Order: sequence, then C-alpha cells, then structure tokens
Amino acid sequence: MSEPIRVVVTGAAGQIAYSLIYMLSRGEVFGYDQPIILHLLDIPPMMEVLEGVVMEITDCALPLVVGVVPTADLSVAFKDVEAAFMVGSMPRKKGMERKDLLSANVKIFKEQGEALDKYAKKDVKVLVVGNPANTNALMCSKFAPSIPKENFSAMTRLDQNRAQAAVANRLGLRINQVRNVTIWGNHSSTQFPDAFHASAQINGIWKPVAEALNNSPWLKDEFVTTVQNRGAAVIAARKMSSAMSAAKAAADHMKDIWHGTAPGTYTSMAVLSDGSYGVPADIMFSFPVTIANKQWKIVQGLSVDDFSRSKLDVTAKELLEEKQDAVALCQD
Ligand code: NAX
Repeated sequence: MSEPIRVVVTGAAGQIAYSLIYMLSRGEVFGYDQPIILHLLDIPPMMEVLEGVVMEITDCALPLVVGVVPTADLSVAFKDVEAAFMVGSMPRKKGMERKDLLSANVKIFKEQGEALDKYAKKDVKVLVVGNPANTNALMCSKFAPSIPKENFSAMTRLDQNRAQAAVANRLGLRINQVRNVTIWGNHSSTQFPDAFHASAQINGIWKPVAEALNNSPWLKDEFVTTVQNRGAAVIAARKMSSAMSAAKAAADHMKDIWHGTAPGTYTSMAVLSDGSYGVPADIMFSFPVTIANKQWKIVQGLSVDDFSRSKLDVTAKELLEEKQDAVALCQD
C-alpha cells in the first residue's frame, strides 16, 4: 500500500460533504489502494455535528481511512494536504443581496487561500465547490501566491453531468454512450451547456449529437435552460439543494485531475482563463479540458458560431463583474 495522503474537506458538517466523505473514503477518487487521512474543517458552532460525522466514518469501518482530523482551526485543516475540497461557504439567506453573499464568501476564501499558502503542500490540487464557486476559486488562488494558479479549479462538473444525462435521456441512450458535452463559463444560470461538439454512440457508432437529434432546436433552447435551471428544480422538489449529485460531481472532478481524462474525451472545469476562445484572461471560466499527469489543458480549435459566441460573452461578462466586486471587497 502507498503512503497515506492528506485530504481536506471544508464544510465537512454540511450535506454535500456527508456524501463526498464516503466516496473519498471508499477509494473512488484517489484509488482503491490509496490510504487517506481526512482533514475535516467546519466552523466552531458545527463541531458537535462534525463529531457525529466522525463517529459515522469510524462505524463505516473503512480500511483506506487511516486518520480523521476534525477541526475548526485552519492551520490544522490545511497542514500538508495534497487535495482540498473547498465545499464550505456562507449560504444565501433571506433578504441577502448578491453582493452580501459575495462579501461573506470572499472573506472566507481569502482566509482559506492564505492558509493553503502557508500550510498545504505546494502541489496541492484545490477544487472549489462553495458558491459563487468560480470567483471564490479565483480569490482563493490570489491569496495563495506560492501555489501554482493552475492548481485551482472550480466545479462545473455537476452541470456537465446534468447535461450529459439530459442528452442521453433525450436519445434513449445510457450515460456512457454520450461524451464531450461541455459547460462554458460560470456555475450560475448564465452558464452555457453546449452539446454541439458532443458525440453519441448509436448502434455502436459515435456520431455528433446534433446529427443524432436531426439538428433539433431543443439543443439551443430547452436543453440549455433545463440544465441552467436544474439546481433550482432540485431545490423546488427536495426543499434542499443538490447534495448527492454535487458530491458525485466533486468526486468525478478530482478523480479526473488525479488520474487524467480518457483518450478521446474531455471534461469541463472552471480554470484560469488564458484568453482561449476570446474569453477575457484572469477569470475562472469553465472550459473543456483534457488532463494528463495532473495538469489540465484547454481543448483548442472547437468551432464557436454566433449563437455560442453570444452565450460565452454573457457568462464572461458576469464573471468579470463578480471579479471586480470581489477585488473591491478585498480592498475595503
Ligand atoms: P450546507 O449548508 O449543508 O453545508 C455547508 C457547510 O459549510 C456547513 O456545515 C457550514 O457550517 C460550513 N461552513 C460555513 N462557513 C465555513 C467556513 N468559513 N469554513 C468551513 N466551513 C464553513 O451546504 P451544502 O449543500 O453542503 O453546499 C455547500 C456549498 O456548495 C454551497 O455554497 C452551495 O451553494 C455549493 N454548491 C455548489 C455546486 C457547484 O456545482 N459548484 C453545486 C452544489 C451546491 O449548491
């Protein structure tokens, strides 16, 4: 067996973490022969709840979990971690303006970025889940200057999984008979779910999804809005936000970072824009990426027609505004 790695989950007493911790502990992300030491961070009022989570981890009798460190102390939580799932954040409360939410979260991600910088391994891979995820990831990386910016990403994998499932459902296929559906931009309702470069396996042959759907207008309207609003639909039905599917997506995202993407496939994640596809640089924008040796590369050369261009521009504009607000809040 290899040496254990230290993995931190923030917001560890919350509902996404409750599913995620189990997936990590089973070996689904880092490998079925990779022992882990779980660092579980939450805020002081949640320590009793977190103690209950620790009891359950113990009672699961999981052979890969060789240590559990519950804490509210950032210096303990981030010490020597090689992977960080940044799930904890301030939820939007009644009467809260978008700016109030951003303000609370910028403060959290500034402090946690500084702690990562100080205590984590320099090759730590940081996945931000807590909303507003893209901008939180940007701010987190800015306050961790000694860690490569490429090591930070934000999660749009849940949106991608939703989009892939919607296409598979429409075509009556299994989930793994659809590939390369992309989410562009922000993890918000301005995101652009794009199936124009996706393929579907029909009778054993891979063909473009648009062709399989006879260029149905569905791809430009209902598909896009359904994926954009899926989170709200889950809340309306469950009276709570997506948790099991969000945890699965976080596991998928980090698994791809750790083990790479399969040949011929790519995945979506929000990473620091380098200006590809005319997207402004220095925002965390979701792109299609391939991953090898724990390094991502933005997939180049996909065609962007006028329809897609306008969608990319809308979501980029929102991210630029979020960034401006976040930067201003840090100077206050
Ligand atoms: P919960 O409210 O169940 O859990 C959040 C946990 O974070 C709580 O235990 C809370 O005490 C903790 N927390 C708050 N401030 C903290 C801090 N400063 N340090 C450490 N922990 C802190 O929320 P949950 O449903 O688990 O969702 C967590 C976050 O994921 C939310 O911001 C949510 O909006 C976001 N999501 C992001 C998604 C994405 O695709 N990027 C999808 C799912 C989810 O909506």
